[in-house]
This record gives sequence, C-alpha cells and structure tokens, in this order.
Amino acid sequence: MAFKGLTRRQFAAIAGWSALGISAPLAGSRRAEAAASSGFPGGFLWGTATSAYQIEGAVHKDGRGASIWDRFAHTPGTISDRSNADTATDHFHLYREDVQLMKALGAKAYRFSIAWPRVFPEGGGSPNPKGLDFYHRLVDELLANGIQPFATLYHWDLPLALQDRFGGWTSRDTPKAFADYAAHVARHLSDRVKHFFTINECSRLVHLGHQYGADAPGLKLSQAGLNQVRHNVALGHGLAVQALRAHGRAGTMVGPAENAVSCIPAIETTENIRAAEVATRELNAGYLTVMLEGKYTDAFLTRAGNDAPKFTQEDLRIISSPIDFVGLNVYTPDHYVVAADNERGFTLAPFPASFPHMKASWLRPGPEAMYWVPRHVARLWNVKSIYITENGTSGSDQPAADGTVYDVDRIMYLRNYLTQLQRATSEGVPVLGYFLWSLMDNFEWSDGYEQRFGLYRVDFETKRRTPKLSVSFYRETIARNAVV
Ligand code: PNW
Repeated sequence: MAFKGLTRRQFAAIAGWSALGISAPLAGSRRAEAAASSGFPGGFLWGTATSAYQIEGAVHKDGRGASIWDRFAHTPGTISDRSNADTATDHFHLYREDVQLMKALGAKAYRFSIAWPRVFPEGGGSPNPKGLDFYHRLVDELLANGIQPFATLYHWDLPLALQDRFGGWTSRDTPKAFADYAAHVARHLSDRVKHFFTINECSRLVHLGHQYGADAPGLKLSQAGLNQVRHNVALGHGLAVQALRAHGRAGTMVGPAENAVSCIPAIETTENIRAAEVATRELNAGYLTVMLEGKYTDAFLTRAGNDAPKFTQEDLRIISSPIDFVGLNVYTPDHYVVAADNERGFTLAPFPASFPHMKASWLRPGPEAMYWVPRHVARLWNVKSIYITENGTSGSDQPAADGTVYDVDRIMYLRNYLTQLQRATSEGVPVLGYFLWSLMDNFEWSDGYEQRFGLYRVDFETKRRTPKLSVSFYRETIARNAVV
C-alpha cells in the first residue's frame, strides 16, 4: 500500500494528525466520525465568567459607593489572608487586555457582573451619572472582539447603604430597590447586552451571608429570619425579571444563575435516579422550585412550620415570572440513594472522610453533576434553555522551574466535567453554553487570594497575567467543539 515503509509517526506527521495530538491508529475515519458525533452541538457557546467585586478594583473610582463586601473585607478576622478587593486584578483599568485574553481562548461569550454600588452609590435614589460608563466601555470592547456579553445584575455586592438603612435582604425594600436598578440597567445596556442573569447563587448568599456569617453581611439569623431572607431574595429575582422585561429592548432575555443543590444518584439505577430528582426539587424549594413552579413545596412549608416565610400569592406570581433560561453553577454535588423507610424518598450518602477534594476543601469533584443537574432541571420543569454559568476549580498553580504553571489538576477536573456535559448535550439536554470559572485568578471572597480559580495566573503585585497550561486545554476544546 501507498504508505508502506513509513513509520506510524511519519505517517501521522504527513497526515497532520500529530499536530493535533492524535495518534495514527486512532485517527481513521471511524474515529473521526465518532469524534464528530461525540462533540458538542453546533453553535454551542463557550465562555468564561467573573464577578465585579472579585476582579474590578477601583472601589473609589467614578463615584462608586461602598458595598457590604467592602466593609466585610475590611473587618478584621473575616478574610483568611487579611486581604480585600480594593484593587483585586485591576480589571477596571486592564479590561482591554483581559478581553484579549478571552479572544486568545477563542471564547465567544463572557459572563461578568455589574456592580450595583457603581450605578446607585446609595442603593437607590439618583443614579450615578458615571455609574455605567465602565460597562459601556467593556461591552463595546467585547462586541468589537466578537464576544457576546452576558451580564449578571447581582453578584453579592449589595450597596452598603441598603444594609444600613433597611437591613439589606432582611427587608422587602431591598428587592424593590433591586428592581429599580435592574430597570435602569435594562434601559441603558439592553441595546447591546441581550442576556441578563438576575442574582448569582441565591442559595450561597442566603446561607453563607445570613446563616453562617462567613460572607457579607456576616449575619447569623434565626431560622425564621433566614427563611424570610430567602423569600426576599427570590422576590428580588422575580421583580428584576419583570423590570428587565418592562424596560429592556425587544429580545432581552433573562434568567437566574443558581448554584442549585446538586443531587446525583450515587449509583445510576432507576430508583436512585428518581431519588436524586425528587431531592433536586425538594432541596431547591426556596430557589429554582419556587421560581419555576410558583409555589413552595408542601414539605418545605411543613418543615419550616412557624418559621415559614411570610408571603402573599402575589409574591409567588412575581417570583415565578416567566424566564428565558436557567443558569446553573456546577461544582460539588451531593450523592443520593433511595431509601424505602424514608417518606421523602431520598437519602443523602454523606461524604466519607476519604473522599478526594481539590485545593479548596469544599470542592469535592463530582463530574457527573454536569450531566445530572441540567438533566434534572430540564425534566422536572420542562426547561428548554440552560447555560452552565460557572464551573471550575482552584489549584496551587505555582510556576515550575521553566515558568509554566502545569495545572494538570484543573485540566483533569475540566476534562471530566466536560465529558459529562457532552454526555448531556448528546442526549438532547438543552444546554446552550458553558462559562468557565474563571478567566483569571481573583479575590475568592473569604479565602482572599489564597484560592486561585483562573485559567490565567495573576501576579497580584504586578497585576501581570500569564496563561496556565489549562489555557491550551480550553482553547483546544473550544476549537474542536469537543472534549480534548
Ligand atoms: C461560586 N459550593 O461560589 C461563586 O459564584 C463565585 O463567585 C466563586 O468565586 C466561585 O463559585 C468559586 O468559589 C461557590 O460549596 C462557592 O458548592 C461554593 C460552592 C459553590 C459555588
């Protein structure tokens, strides 16, 4: 045959496969077909995600007001490395360079958040005339580089004035102020921003901020107080959906970006799958369930008893205002099994002490979450459009002797989660895009700068960004539209 006498390596080199890292025996036409059919759907949207307080810095620039995170981070004992995000990555000044980092990945979408205290320094009242200037510049720069902007309205940086005046999310005045802010953003940005997320992770802001005191505003409320905060946050989501519809241009699309309690079957049997699905609905009762069903589940209200939130039927109607998509942040799942003697129909299989974790001890990898969570959401609530709004991991990310950060732990993590996402899309689960958390290392809340989640390493002294090895992994994945 024609290629007789060539070694496999020479053959592969001629065929151009070695440049792709494909070894010759696998590169036959059957393999190519398999790769094509196991890739992501055409038009799948690849992106990265960040949030305002974690990257922007410039906290006193152009009339920005203080947020609850400014005060929290400056309170001794709150941040493990005693840092704050006054300058962070200085993205406020370096955004052009950062858009080029996205472009170098081949990413076509970017999820960022708008800092409410830049826009309304006092939370409400008169908007700051310069409040949206930075976002106008950022959005224009993204569009000029072929990157679609996806804006989150609230990623936890509540204007401090609202906390001091009303008690923040403990009061129904905050959801109302949030709707006014959403309306203002819609009027000014929806000519160019088509996709908005309302609130990032209602669940974490409720629990870490108001139950455990580990996030701003650092409260430890009673069960009744906590249930009311959860309800007020959901109400804020619904009011913002309505404000975006009322004030946004035609074609404005909106949804939540929720870190759903991620329930996966410990073993993929029909019974356990059902248990995990029931658990998904029940354990997200105060978040996605009420948003998508317009009611709290009976079990949720029974368990809450006298501590149940106070609400009206009108509230439920607002909370369940129709949305265009569901955004899901996917990190650590919980494993469930069915239990015959348990009337709830599901039992949590707790993590044994030996379960592995990534650099952050809370991040226990469960790649299957990337298959099961969107699948549960699509099936339980007949959701037709889903975005994975966050997924990623921190790592130690120290440069090797040659200067490269060989973050093979992150690559392993991403490869496994994306393989499960590919499993989902190939079965028709309607996931339209994926935003990797995060573009670059940033201020990781109460972990300060000790947890690095970026594809690009940031030297926080010089603000210099350098690609980690995972940049190459993600770029290849995007280019092939398939897991590498
Ligand atoms: C998200 N969990 O938080 C946030 O949206 C980001 O701001 C944050 O930087 C990122 O994930 C990494 O932490 C989460 O325990 C924190 O499953 C904890 C969990 C999930 C998300």
